Formats: sequence, structure tokens, C-alpha cells
Amino acid sequence: MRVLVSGAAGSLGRVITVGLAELGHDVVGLDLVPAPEGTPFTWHEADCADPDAVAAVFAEERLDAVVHLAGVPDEVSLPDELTSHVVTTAALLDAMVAHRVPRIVYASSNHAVGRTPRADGGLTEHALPRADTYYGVAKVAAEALLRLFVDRHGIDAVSCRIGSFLEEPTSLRALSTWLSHGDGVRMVEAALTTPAPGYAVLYGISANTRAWWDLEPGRRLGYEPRDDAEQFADRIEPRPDDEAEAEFVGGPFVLAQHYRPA
Ligand code: 15L
Repeated sequence: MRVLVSGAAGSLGRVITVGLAELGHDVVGLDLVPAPEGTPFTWHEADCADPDAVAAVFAEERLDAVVHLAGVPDEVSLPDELTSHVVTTAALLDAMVAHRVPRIVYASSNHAVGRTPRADGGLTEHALPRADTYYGVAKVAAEALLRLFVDRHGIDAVSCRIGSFLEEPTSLRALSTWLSHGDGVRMVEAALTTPAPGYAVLYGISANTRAWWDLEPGRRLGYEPRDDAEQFADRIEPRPDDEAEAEFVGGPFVLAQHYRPA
């Protein structure tokens, strides 16, 4: 598959591009910044929030799928969140429809449902939107946009509600929410290749012993995680926020330090 990866220079993008290339995909990177030195695949330096810039990339490339990883990973103002997650997704979707690119895999987040109390039990793909931040609100809106395009245009879209994508877990919460680098690649590969998903949601975590979220929606799409954060458990130092971070799905994003004016 020839796959356009937005946010190719980001923390997810740096790992996913290499992993997809190793699996035999023809990767095309897209990012605001130039290609890191030695990048072995095609690269476009463009802002995905600019529909003309995105259209120009699609006019130049023959693509089979898009993996949309670009976006601010933290809490910023509401307009900036909407630009970063919703306007970019819309620009890519419009270009996909115009160029008949049939599939998009989206880096959504657990923060789309982050305000769900953990006491409510294991989260399934049917959890209602319940954002914990403007970041989460923007992820909810981007997911809604993907679904609209699936319904209107018959494309396939998989929203991956990612947990904590890290080399290794660094907090008690992350023992439950960790997504290893290897499983991140396996997750995107499954979402790219599962037959005819229509619109689907999965939780992007590893096979963690202490997992908070349901792995079944991912397994139904062919995502079989192999790693388990438990192997790092004895390295995790207790922190004062551990208890508060375990109350809601979104952990630290629920805490008052993330409240800000829109
Ligand atoms: C995310 O979606 C964020 O981008 C990242 O910064 C982490 O907060 C992660 O979720 C998480 O929940 O650990």
C-alpha cells in the first residue's frame, strides 16, 4: 500500500513510518517540518490544516490510504485544538474523496472519553463521547467527521483511541494505558488492512495485565497486541497524583491544571 502518514516527524510518526516501511508499505511522509536527515521515503513539508497544501500533495501522489497522526498532543486553546485535529482531518478527508483514496486510520485518543469514571467498568467501542479537555473535544469532533465521511462517501475509517504511546510506561496509570512502539505499528497495520471496517473504533493499548479498556474491538479488526506493561511494574515509583489519575479514564487530563479559558 502507498500510505500517506501525516505528522510523520512526531512522536508517533517517527515510529509508525519506520514500522510500516518495514512491513513493506510504500510510505509518504507529511509534516510541517522538513524530513529528518536520511529519511528513506518521500516527504512533503506542508500544513495539513491548509486544504490547498493538502490538495497539492494528493495531486502529486497516488495513494491507497492515509494515516493521520498530526496534531498537538496537549491541551491548548479551543480554537487551536479544533484547527489541529478537526480542520486537518477535514482537509485530508476532502482530498481523499476528490482522489478516491478509500481508507483513513486516525490517531484519536482516550481523552475523547476521558471524563468517563473508571468505576463505570471496561470501556467498549460504544462508550459515549465524554471529553476531559478541549483536546478531547477536538478528538470527539474529528471522530464525528470521520463517521460523516464514511456515511456520505463510503470510505473506511478506523479511529484508534490511543492510550500512552511510550517506549516504556513511566507512571502507575501507564501500566494500564501503555501502547508499546511495536504494538502501535501492529495497531496501525491492522486498521489499514482489516477488510471493509466501515467506521470502527478501537482502543490503542498493549496487552497490559492491568488494562483499563477493552481489547476486543481491536481484536475484531485484527489488532493482536503482544506487549504487556507489567514487565516494567517494579521500576515505577509511586507519585502523589497516582490516586487522582486512576479516577477517570483520562487520568491527568481530568485534573484542574488542565482547565483553561476556551
Ligand atoms: C494523549 O492522547 C496525549 O496526546 C498524550 O500526551 C498522553 O496524554 C496520552 O494521551 C495519555 O493519555 O497518556
